[in-house]
Amino acid sequence: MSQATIESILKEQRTFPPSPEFAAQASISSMDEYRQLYEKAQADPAGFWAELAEQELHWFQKWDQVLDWQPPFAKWFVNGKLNLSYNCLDRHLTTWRKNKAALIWEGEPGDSRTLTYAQLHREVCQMANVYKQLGVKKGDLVGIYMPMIPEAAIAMLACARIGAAHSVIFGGFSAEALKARLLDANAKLVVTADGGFRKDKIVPLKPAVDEALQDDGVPSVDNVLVVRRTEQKIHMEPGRDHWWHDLQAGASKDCPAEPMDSEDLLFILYTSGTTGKPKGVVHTTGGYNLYTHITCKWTFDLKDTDVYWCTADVGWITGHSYIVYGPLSNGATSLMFEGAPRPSNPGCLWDVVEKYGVTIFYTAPTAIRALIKMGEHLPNARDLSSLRILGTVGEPINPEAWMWYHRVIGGGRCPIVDTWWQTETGGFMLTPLPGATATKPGSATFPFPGIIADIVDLEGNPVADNQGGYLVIKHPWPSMMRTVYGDDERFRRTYWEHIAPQDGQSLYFAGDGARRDEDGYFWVMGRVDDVINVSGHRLGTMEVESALVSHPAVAEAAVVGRPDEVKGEDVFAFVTLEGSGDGSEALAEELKAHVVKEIGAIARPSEIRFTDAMPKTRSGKIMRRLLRNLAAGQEVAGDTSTLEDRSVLDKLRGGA
Ligand code: 7RM
Repeated sequence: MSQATIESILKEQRTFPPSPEFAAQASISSMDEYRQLYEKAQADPAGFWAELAEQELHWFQKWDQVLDWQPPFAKWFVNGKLNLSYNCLDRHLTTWRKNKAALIWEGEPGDSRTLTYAQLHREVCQMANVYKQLGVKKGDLVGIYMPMIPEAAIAMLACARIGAAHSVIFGGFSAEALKARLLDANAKLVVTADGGFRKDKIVPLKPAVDEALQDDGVPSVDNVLVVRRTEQKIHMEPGRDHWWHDLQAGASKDCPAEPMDSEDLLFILYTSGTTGKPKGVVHTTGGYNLYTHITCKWTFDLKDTDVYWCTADVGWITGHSYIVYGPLSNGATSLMFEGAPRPSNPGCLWDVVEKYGVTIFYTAPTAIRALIKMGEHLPNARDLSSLRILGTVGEPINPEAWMWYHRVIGGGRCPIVDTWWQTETGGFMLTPLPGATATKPGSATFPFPGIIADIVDLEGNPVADNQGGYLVIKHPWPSMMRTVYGDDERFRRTYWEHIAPQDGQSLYFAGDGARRDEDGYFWVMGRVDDVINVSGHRLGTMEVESALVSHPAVAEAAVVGRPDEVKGEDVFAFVTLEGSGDGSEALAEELKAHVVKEIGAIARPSEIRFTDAMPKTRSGKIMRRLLRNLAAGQEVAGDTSTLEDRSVLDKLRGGA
């Protein structure tokens, strides 16, 4: 965050209570009601979650223990049997929702499609049967590398149906990044498309899969299933690659949902951390189903008449939990959008709101800031009166963007739910409940019932009001990540050891700093580790550094986030070269392209500054704080006494 943003957040005093009309129709309609739920959950977490699990989900077999907690390893609904795809589909078919829209898809260029619950169920069953035909069994893993088309959701639900785990790899990742993830997850099958539409371009997905798999690069992969989308000419490897529509034609529409153990692996999703290799965050079936269901229901005050739209990509956790599983488990109508605002169609989001009468709209602060730049005339020229709730996620929202969202998009009448959570948490942790919570612009307000959150120092002691500290969670919750795939030690080290209370209690800490104000509101300030947040996407600085040093010209690289008005942060790289090279503009461009190839376009450095040496401490640690100041064009703040060679700093100040 920029200094200006921090200052404006610190000054923020305004509160926005829900209107009496909104509160009157909401399922949780007052702070008293919220407090009752919160206290009930706190007093008896097992009882609270068991009651919801029973009420809200279908179980083939009941659990015999709600929670088995061996810190930091949790098991929820032990020995319970259920199926997520059953809860998202089958159970709605015996109700009037059978013919309700489950997915509304608005594609590019001008394509659209609506799938009712019955239709979605049928396609999921068919794809599940195709998986079986291709030898995918319960416990196997399927890699999904797809554009934003209904088949992406179908591919996920089909996995859940037969008990195969999925790992969705965002379609913007490069062949290298795809390969690393497929290898780590030991994927048996890859589901992809001949291409995807991204703004006014076509993303070549299948060629990236070919590159990842060439020369038996991922030996575990036997088959590739390809959805026809863009009609691009692609290579189809005989015996390995199959067209989805060919196999679908012969596939049975009958595929009973496999009863899964509550703790069976549901999916792995890779996310960036502070060390080089992205970690596979593991989520399991029962707890994830329950928690995404109930957070979606209460936070968005879901009604059967809602048209709910989350603009995330299914390649991120937000797409998993709040485009696919949470809304469908509730029998809601979830809108999926392939497009994105761009100069050739800057008003497209508002066209979609108007076209479908969207009632709930959920997006990221970076998108809101980009929309502000495009101008108020665009939303003002559309009818947005169907909207009743707005949401944000991904990074702290600056109060100015919040106010614009509230006034221009929400017409001053829609509560804004600022939801703080992570890939690791599975679902919302801090969030307003729209009929109950008086919001403050920039604050994610209070913990969801059942979440015990606190702000502490490094020893785990709570800090005073308005004092910054580390945001921690003190009690396990159903959708918490279970481990890092294949690496329990890394799980323990990454999330459970940074904050070490004397009394030995286990606190979950995943890298954010926060403060709590005198009214008890939580204000998340952003990452306190070497993770940067570019347009709401997490990037480890180490990941980008590893990509840079893998280029033969680079000796050393240090990457920091630089505040950016729209993206939140952008990637700024300091590079020292092998030998005596000076660094040309052409080399800088080459290095940027190299990062895109190694990771993907989201990691592309916006600037590369060549330097003879990095500012280091006497023990050899790069002083990133100084680099962050330099990248932001600020005076170097704070103590520089540990700097080994002060002349390095003077040279860096001078620029390249
Ligand atoms: C859902 C998602 C997680 C990181 C998290 C924070 C930041 C997310 C908010 C937020 C302030 C928010 N998963 N973050 N939401 N910061 N207010 N409402 O984004 O794993 O990709 O990122 O994102 O730093 O640790 S994620």
